[in-house]
Amino acid sequence: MATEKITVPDLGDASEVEVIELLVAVGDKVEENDSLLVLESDKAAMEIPAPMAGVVKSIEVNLGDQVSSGSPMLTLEVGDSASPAPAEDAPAEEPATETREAPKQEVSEAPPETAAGNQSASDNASVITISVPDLGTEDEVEIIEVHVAAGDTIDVDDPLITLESDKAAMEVPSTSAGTVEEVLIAVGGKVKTGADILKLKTSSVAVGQPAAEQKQDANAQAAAAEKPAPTPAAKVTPPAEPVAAAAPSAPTGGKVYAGPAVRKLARELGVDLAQVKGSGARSRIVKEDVHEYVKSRINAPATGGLQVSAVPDIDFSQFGEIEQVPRSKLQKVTAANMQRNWSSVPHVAQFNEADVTDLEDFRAQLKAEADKRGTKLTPLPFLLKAVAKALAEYPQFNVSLHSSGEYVIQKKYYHIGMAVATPAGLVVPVIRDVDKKSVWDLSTEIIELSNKARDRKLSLEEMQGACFTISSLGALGGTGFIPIINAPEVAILGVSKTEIKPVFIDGEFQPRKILPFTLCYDHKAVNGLDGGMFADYLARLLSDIRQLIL
Ligand code: CAO
Repeated sequence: MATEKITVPDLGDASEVEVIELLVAVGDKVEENDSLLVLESDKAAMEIPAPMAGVVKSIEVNLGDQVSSGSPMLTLEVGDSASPAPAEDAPAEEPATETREAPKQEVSEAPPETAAGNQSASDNASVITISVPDLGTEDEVEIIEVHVAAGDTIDVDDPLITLESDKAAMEVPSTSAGTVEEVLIAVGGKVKTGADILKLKTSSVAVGQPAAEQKQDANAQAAAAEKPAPTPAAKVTPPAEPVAAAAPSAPTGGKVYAGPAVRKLARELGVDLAQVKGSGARSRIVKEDVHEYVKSRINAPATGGLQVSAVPDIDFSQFGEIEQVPRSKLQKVTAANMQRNWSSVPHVAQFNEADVTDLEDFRAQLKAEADKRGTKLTPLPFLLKAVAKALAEYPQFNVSLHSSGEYVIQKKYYHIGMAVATPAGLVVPVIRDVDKKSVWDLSTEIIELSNKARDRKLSLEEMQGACFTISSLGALGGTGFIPIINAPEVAILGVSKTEIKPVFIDGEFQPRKILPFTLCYDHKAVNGLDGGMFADYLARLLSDIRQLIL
């Protein structure tokens, strides 16, 4: 097997672009042209396709990385037929590693040259023709959305149409404000650079504003001929800003932000993307969001005519001083996921407590050893071990539901996520094979992963594959809380603060260390009796940790 290093294609004018979506994971098999990842500049979002079929061996980039032309992205293991013949002096059996640039994208980024035949601004009312800007390709691209109709009044930068190639969706904004006289294209049509889009009656033309090309009509040209001046370069606005939804032909005015593959899927499923909440970076809609939306619509209960109204945006400045504070990407993605999980998963919260007096004594005895090892032993590694054992005992918790509702996916491994609060927001690194690791190993891994989480150094792999999540707020106090299940997992454990409480034992009250916890489970996957038994078993394991080694 040979390997191919896949690098970022020539990005043209853009020096650096951000990795905003990873569409594959290590071990995935990809076909030629399957999308690998999505890059985004301030002008365009681009899906990068595989130049060949193969298996993803390693991924060299993380979400949020800035990359430039030629940067390594990932390594593909390719079949012998796909790999070039080894050099003559190389041993034939030695695997060859080639570097291959991913196919070049067809997204142009604000080319600086002036479009020929453009006219200057005119103070007089005139009719101009707005045309497709330089697309950076000779190929035709499809018009997938038309956002305006004859008679519409539009402003500079309002989206006119959305174009879609195999690799990118691009929005063409207006150069000028005015009234649309005539739309010259239609959804489904194909256009090239320079094709006429519409005629616009305008009294002013924005100078210095990058936009779609504009030509003055013959009668208007005469009036403007006195003062010819270069018209600014064309601009293709990619879906970095939300673009209008994929309505068949009527302008929707709604805004969405999605790549070509997602738009195609939405068209196939008849989904109006304006209705879909994006969970990706910058609220970008990803395929899972479309599937989730379809599922939620299918499962939506009859409302009996009652509509849930949106929470209104209120001008709070009328009540006192305010400040608008932007939310981080992570906070927005978390919010979207929380909303989805809260509204699509019927949660049951099972409250319980464990007498951890013996566990805490044992932990205290291990303090010197922990210091010697240069680590800190908190209750969390014991909780991880206990949860892994409870998952083995009650495998109905170690599942995910298939979206069809026809079956569950039973997991035979025990990877557990732990919620980590970071200044940028909440992240959930995953500790793999908890059942096979010692309490010391787990303790080291907890520290390593939570440090990485706070430094924003976690790889995608380190955040994937959990069967179950523990959210431990114990250190902060509180007697109990209801955590939200991290779907498609079907259960989560919320851990609160250990307190000394009087417990009636052998005819007297004794001071015992009591750890309160909440097991939340998805009632679609787990029934109430099992929930009670799982929580009870967990409490017994934590109360008598000798059980953990049995
Ligand atoms: N009761 C009492 N004390 C507890 C406790 C509990 N249940 N759990 C931990 N502690 C103690 C620890 O022993 C430690 O004490 P010392 O400093 O004296 O040793 C102290 O609290 C701090 O622990 P920690 O937070 O550093 O370590 P941890 O292993 O308990 O947790 C981590 C690690 C990463 C999970 C945690 O730091 C964190 O980020 N928790 C927040 C999780 C969160 O935000 N959840 C909400 C998600 S929304 O659903």
